[in-house]
Amino acid sequence: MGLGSFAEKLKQLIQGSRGISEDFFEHLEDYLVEGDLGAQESVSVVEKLRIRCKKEGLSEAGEVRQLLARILVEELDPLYKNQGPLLNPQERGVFLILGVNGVGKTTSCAKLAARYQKEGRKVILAAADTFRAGAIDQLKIHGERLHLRVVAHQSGGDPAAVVYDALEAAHAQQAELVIADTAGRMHTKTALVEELKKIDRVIASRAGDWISRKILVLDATTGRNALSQAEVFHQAVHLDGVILSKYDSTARGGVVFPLGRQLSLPILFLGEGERYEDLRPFQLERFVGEFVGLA
Ligand SMILES: Nc1nc2c(ncn2[C@@H]2O[C@H](COP(=O)(O)OP(=O)(O)OP(=O)(O)O)[C@@H](O)[C@H]2O)c(=O)[nH]1
Ligand SMILES: [Mg+2]
Repeated sequence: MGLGSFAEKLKQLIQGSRGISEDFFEHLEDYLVEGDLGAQESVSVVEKLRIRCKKEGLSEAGEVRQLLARILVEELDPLYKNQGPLLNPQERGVFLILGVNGVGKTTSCAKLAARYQKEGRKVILAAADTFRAGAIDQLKIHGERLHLRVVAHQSGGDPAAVVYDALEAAHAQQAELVIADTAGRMHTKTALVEELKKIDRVIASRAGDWISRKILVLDATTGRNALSQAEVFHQAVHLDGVILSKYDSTARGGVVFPLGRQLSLPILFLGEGERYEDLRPFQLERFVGEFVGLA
């Protein structure tokens, strides 16, 4: 965690405060806002902290960190404790990987594929980014490295048709998981909605009893902007969860709280680098510990 992270600011605030004053709480609230929690959430968290500090008789600034961590965990606990696995052992599924340009969709597809393959699942990749030149080859390279079948059409083709063919191939070859890479696009909302809905219809018609998951990739370095991206995609197709990529290259991550509190969107994995194994299943306590600087 670099300087300017919430954890770093909290550390300095604690070091510079003798007791817990109103000034302390106000600074803390500002830092939470700057840490991408949003105003409403920050006010509410600090209010809970004020009450609990009083109730538990805390007077040292240093004691606040643990309590803050407990409160932050409690904020998201209802969402995360009901979170089952993306795919149960006996289930077969199709994951649609979504997001704006350059967030790490293709990399995340490959990481997920490697992860499920390691669990012994037969995985097929679908090159449904037919939009960007080079996207299909990029996925094919991952397929070669991981020894996975990649279903692809020509560049410029219909992404829904690619997903259709990938599902056909999966049925024919007794594969258990299709992971579909999609094209990154900015908030060109109508095109996005239409294209995703079409892919969705194809999945609904061809997947049978397969589990369909729509996973949004968000770049952790974009901070609060990630929340508006999530809103657009969630509205377009109901999302199941988020991969927060590039978590290794940022001091940020506070957007996890509004994603959970406002959109009920859980983080499924944290992307922690460019290697296949750099995909860490999200654990709430550990994440909060890192956020406040306990870890
Ligand atoms: N450090 C770090 N880099 C990552 C991570 N995930 C992806 N990247 C890098 O981010 C860049 C973009 O990744 P891609 O997977 O191509 O992103 P994309 O969303 O598919 O991009 P488009 O298809 O162009 O929209 C690449 O250089 C990746 O290596 C991560 O978790 N950590
Ligand atoms: Mg891509």
